[in-house]
Amino acid sequence: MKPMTKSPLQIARAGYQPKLPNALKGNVVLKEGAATESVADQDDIKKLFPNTYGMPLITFEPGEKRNYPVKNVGVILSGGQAPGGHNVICGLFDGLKALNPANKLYGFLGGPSGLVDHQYIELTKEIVDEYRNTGGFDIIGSGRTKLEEAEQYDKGAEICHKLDISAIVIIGGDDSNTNACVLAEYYAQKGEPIQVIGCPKTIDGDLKNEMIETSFGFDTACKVYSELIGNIQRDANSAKKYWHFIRLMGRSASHITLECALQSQPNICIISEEVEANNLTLSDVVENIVKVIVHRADHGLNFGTVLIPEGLIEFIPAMKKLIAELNDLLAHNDDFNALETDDEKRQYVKGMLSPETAQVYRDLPKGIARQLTLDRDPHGNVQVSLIETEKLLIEMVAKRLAQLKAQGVYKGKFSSINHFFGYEGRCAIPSNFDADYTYSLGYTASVLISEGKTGYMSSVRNTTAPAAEWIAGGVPITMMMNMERRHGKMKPVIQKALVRLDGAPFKFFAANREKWADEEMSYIYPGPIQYYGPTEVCDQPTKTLQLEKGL
Ligand code: FBP
Repeated sequence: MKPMTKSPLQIARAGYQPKLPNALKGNVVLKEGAATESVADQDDIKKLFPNTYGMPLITFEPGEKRNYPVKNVGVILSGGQAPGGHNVICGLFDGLKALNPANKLYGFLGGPSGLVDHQYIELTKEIVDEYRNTGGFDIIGSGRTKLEEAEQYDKGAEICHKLDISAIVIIGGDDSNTNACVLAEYYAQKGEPIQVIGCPKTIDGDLKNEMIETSFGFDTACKVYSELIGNIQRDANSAKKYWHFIRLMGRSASHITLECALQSQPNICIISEEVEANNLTLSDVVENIVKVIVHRADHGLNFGTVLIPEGLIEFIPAMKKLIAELNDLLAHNDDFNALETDDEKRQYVKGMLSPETAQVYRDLPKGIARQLTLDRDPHGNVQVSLIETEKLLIEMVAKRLAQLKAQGVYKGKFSSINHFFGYEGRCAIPSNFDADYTYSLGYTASVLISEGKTGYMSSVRNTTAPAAEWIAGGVPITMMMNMERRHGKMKPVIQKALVRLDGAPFKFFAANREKWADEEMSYIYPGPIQYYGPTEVCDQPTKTLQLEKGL
């Protein structure tokens, strides 16, 4: 492999030794807790997962030296990039080698399709060392192929037999881990000696529960976006002439937007889950923004920041209905795909929608309406990262302010700038928290594998304490599942964690937002991620985690 050219920071980070929980530093013993139940729909989930349902929680503690059998393991990166993915692989590699130096690690290339299409490399020490503490998923690549057909599972088993692989680690979000669990159950039912272990990844932060405190990558991504928001706020406060509308990634849940608000204290922040709970229309959302802009203008403050979650559009009931109808209408629609111009496509869609949704579609600016009809993702869903909600809101807010100006209610000046932060944070050099957390998750996965476990997700808890006190173990994936309607059918899936309006992070935000809207000096400027220096500067977990833990 050709060595990469590295920056001084990259060279320094290559030498960083991630912190591990004390329990993983030497010999390990496995402790089993009580049997588990799924979060809901217990009877259905139990029936679907007879081999992997009800397994106990697992924690690791310091123990006596043991001899573990040799294992060949395969690893897959699934879905969107998240800082720390490389360190999961490094932790997994180091753990496997520590438990038995004859263990081998293979990486399936380009995501889950690598398993099905038999694309792989052996991950040697030389390769792994090049990627320690780096961002990105480029060590083996990632992809969004869904593993959900028996044929795919059988192809996977075929390559495992060929390479003598007896365990697969799937590093992914809620959907990928759901598929990991189905795969574990399938192999168990067929008597295939292949274990499957999941790892909680996604910058979106929506794969979390009682046992999984946070998904990896959320910490780094939010710190990168908050730095940028802070910089923009300092600029806004210096020039005092622009309103910045900033859309933040997070396909569904608003965790990223909320965390960034907690870190930077913007003037306005929209939380999709609250919009849905209050049954707000797009005009209501616009009216709420306008109120703050008018109020600030009355005090001579014609500038500010607005944070907008990427998924907002799907949480507005009327838009949700429109998107659902479009998803059905456009799935494999050759007639639509054959149309050449945007105008033809627009006319076609208008003619096919129900009268109520056709009106919503008609009222949208043409550009946004077009974005709603673009290609779907492999799950058939609209790709919200391509919908410029921030521009939609700017257009609507400007229109409303012009009306208020004409009525003499608004006397300010509205100049706006739009931003979208998503890809900027997904491959950042992992923060110390993510570097340590991911290394520990990978290391934990190696122990779960050596102990012969399957259908578990690697879990590292107590993450607001110093890393030495973190609790490592495994959680049965079935424990996180419930039944949900997907494409017209009831399916077992990991329950997605949306922002809880009764949770401490949202409550803190709600208690402070009026102050942040009004005051000139509420902004926080978090600055860039620090890797070296005092622990209060370098090792802090997210505000979300701290508030959830009552800190
Ligand atoms: P995962 O759920 O796979 O981690 O990806 C999340 C995400 O980063 C979303 O925030 C965003 O909407 C989406 O990926 C973008 O997808 P793509 O990488 O395909 O552009």
